[in-house]
Amino acid sequence: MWLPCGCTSKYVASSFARRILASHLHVSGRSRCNVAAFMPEAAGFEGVSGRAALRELSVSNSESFWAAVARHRLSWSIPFHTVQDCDLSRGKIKWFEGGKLNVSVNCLDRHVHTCPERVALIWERDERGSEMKYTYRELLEMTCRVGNLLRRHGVKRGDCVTIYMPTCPLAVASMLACARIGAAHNVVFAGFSADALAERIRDAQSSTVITVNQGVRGGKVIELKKTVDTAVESCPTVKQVFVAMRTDNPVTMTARDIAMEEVREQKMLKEDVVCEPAVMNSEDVLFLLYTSGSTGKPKGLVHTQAGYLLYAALTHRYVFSYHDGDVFGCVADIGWITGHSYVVYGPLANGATTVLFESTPIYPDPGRYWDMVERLKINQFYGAPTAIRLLLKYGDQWVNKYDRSTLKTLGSVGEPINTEAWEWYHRVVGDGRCPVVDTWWQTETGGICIAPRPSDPDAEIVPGMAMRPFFGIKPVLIDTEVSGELLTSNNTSGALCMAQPWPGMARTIHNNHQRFIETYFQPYPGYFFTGDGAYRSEEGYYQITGRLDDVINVSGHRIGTAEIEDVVCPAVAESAVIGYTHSIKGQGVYAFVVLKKGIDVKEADLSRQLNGMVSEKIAKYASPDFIQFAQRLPKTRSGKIMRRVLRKVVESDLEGLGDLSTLDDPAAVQEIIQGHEKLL
Ligand code: 6R9
Repeated sequence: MWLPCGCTSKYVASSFARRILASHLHVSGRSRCNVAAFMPEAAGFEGVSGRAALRELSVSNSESFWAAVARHRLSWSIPFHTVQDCDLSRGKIKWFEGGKLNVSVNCLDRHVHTCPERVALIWERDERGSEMKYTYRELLEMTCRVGNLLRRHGVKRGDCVTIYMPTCPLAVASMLACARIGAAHNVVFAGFSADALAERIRDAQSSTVITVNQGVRGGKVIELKKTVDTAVESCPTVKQVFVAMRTDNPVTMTARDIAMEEVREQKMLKEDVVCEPAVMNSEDVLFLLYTSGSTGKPKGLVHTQAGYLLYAALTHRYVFSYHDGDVFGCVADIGWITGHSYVVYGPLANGATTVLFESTPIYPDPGRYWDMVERLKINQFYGAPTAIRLLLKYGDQWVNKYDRSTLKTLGSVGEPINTEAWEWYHRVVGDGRCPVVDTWWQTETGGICIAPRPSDPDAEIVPGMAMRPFFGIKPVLIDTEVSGELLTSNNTSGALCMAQPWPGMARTIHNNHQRFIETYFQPYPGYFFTGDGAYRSEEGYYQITGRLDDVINVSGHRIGTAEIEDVVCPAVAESAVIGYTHSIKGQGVYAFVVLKKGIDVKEADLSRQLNGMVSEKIAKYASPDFIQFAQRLPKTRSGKIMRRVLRKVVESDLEGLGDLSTLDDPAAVQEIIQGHEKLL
């Protein structure tokens, strides 16, 4: 058991863990470094000569490594008997079987035992300067109250509760309350439209939804309850909707709505403050989280209890050099995996003070983040390149106004960070003294897999490179042309895959294990395929080169081009959506559409209509920046749209159009080029 506040535990480096380790490890007699001082979880690895050797060992002897870490870092009701049982070729991933635990106990109760008055959450509300703090004791009480409320209304172990809320304490308490009573949660980003929400509720078969009357973001009121009302119209499974109050404005309540009364200041519910935690198996579902793929509908990735929590906690501790007492400021929304792992589960498992950021980087002005850093005394700041690029354009004065001396580490996530943004983040925001950790990972991986400083706090950092695999992670590059050929040399690029399982990886796609296997394990048998390409430098460092599939990344949000095409499809004969380089968003959406024959409509009107359809069916950020009308799209003779050609046209790289010999009608390309030039 790992305890904050400097307390030691009788379980630390138990003789059992030592025995296991000793029997597996080759103990080097060379210069001994105090590995245990750096990583107490690895106390049994004492003989290992240095951090690099410890990392090597975490891969070559991953079972021993993860067994030791899991015993040390998590509180178990019943210890596990099997460290892992995985077969990547079948998409079978199981960790810590036999073990029983409760995630909310790990995130709350054990800290309440030792330091109840430590601040768990600082809610940086949209209204600047009105932050609210919640101690571990208060968060546990709130979680228990919500847990009791849910139980009283029939939510059972194994049910799935959909949470459609802004980033706020009650949302965190709702997630943890689900974990407490053994229900799975399905958090849906509160920027998603009613249709997108409905699709996720239906797929998850949720009968319970939790929301707020209204959200507030960037000074604007967002009608979240109304969106839920519209969504549940097409969700016959939904029996009850819990409604908390974020603003003072009443909303219309229907027969299925239940007011979370007296949730004033998101603190006071009528329920009892004690809620018996369910004893969960390591591999029971903790949550579903929907994300976009290259084809079909969004997929509900499934994460389970012990492995996910362990991985989130360990990466949070070591990638960011988090230390007891630090204030951790991850500005992601809880609706994304970054919010799950580095706003909620990782920090809380480590007993950290974690910030819930409800606003936007430029509200009420572009100094918002740095004002918050000064006010809340943030030690680690974790954000997205898209926001950094935006703020960079407003100039240094918005940063320099505020005291950022508390900052120790700066993190970046969600998309590649270009050199200019990296430099600015490092030089201006971090005053040239804070390491910038560019962290690569995915909804599927549960936590950070590649980052500059997983182990050595003094290691060299190269701008714009995620660089080094985390403990227990074994990345490989595979030739995309000759399927399955492993690229063993350095200074090479290929499909980024993982050669062995780790505890944080997703276990399946909800209700569709076949799709899970086909997407991640069949492209390169024996490996987990990430969907990303990467370059491995001469020194062996990894740099992510971007998606290899039809997924684009708009302001750090993943979206499948096929999802957008599906939405515009009824209004047009044909469409092809691609991503293009955008100076702030990273990628923007560019749609080519072919009108239905005989339809007389002004292009500007149809553009507006199509944009509206995408906002309504998916979310605003997915709406195209450019819509180019065309007579036809370039296709192969077998009828496949040549997206490669469209991408080159949009990037104005006509030299790079490449081999057009498989085109059905080369004249189509000329038309597309002319249309593109007209649009600019
Ligand atoms: C955590 C998260 C995952 C996709 C991923 C990749 C891109 C994430 C990145 C990065 C370059 C980084 N991505 N981090 N690309 N450098 N540091 O963002 O999860 O929403 O599932 O997106 O984002 O393409 O495959 P998710």
